[in-house]
Amino acid sequence: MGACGSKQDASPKKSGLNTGKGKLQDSGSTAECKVVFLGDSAVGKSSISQRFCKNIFTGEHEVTIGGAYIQQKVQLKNGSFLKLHLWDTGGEERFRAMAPLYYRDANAAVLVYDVSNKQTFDSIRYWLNELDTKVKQDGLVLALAGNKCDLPESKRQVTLINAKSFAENNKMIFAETSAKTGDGITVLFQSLAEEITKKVSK
Ligand SMILES: Nc1nc2c(ncn2[C@@H]2O[C@H](COP(=O)(O)OP(=O)(O)O)[C@@H](O)[C@H]2O)c(=O)[nH]1
Ligand SMILES: [Mg+2]
Repeated sequence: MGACGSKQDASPKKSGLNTGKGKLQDSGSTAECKVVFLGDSAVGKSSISQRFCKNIFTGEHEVTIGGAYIQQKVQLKNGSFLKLHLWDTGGEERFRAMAPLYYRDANAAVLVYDVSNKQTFDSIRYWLNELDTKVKQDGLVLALAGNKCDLPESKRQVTLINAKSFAENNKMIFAETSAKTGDGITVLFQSLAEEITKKVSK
């Protein structure tokens, strides 16, 4: 596996992850953390993590069964690095029961919706509810990603302003993204990495 390899249904070495007590694991000089993706099927969760880690967009929708794991380093403003362990999940109904296994020891969750599909935005409330206890107990960092922002305005069902105020009300980092063009992706993970670092170093 390369610096940003991926494998299906595998977990990173336990020792390489945080302990679930809010501290980042420090392996040598690089701190590491776990980030989970949540959201309905086909909103672009897998495409976002592929764009971020490999800078590619295939345009295909392969149903992610269970979960896939991938990692990428982010350089922080202070010059140090944070390695993100990204857990891409399937959004299908039967996955929902399994979701707690994925976010149990996570430092952050990226909730993804599709700007051209209102229903996927409405589902964000469901995921926030699911995460409520975890957010309160462990200070989980939350981000909201409005994906497919490359689509023409005529297809848009969720306005930028609505999503932005929703994110503010729920203390979430927010970005509209396009896994297709790459828009917003770096910004999203950069803010996420800074916020995770800030939160755990408090
Ligand atoms: N136009 C556009 N299509 C996208 C974007 N991201 C994903 N897609 C398409 O949406 C479909 C579902 O993407 P996928 O990443 O498999 O969604 P997932 O089920 O949430 O992992 C695929 O056909 C992708 O090519 C995007 O930013 N823009
Ligand atoms: Mg997927």
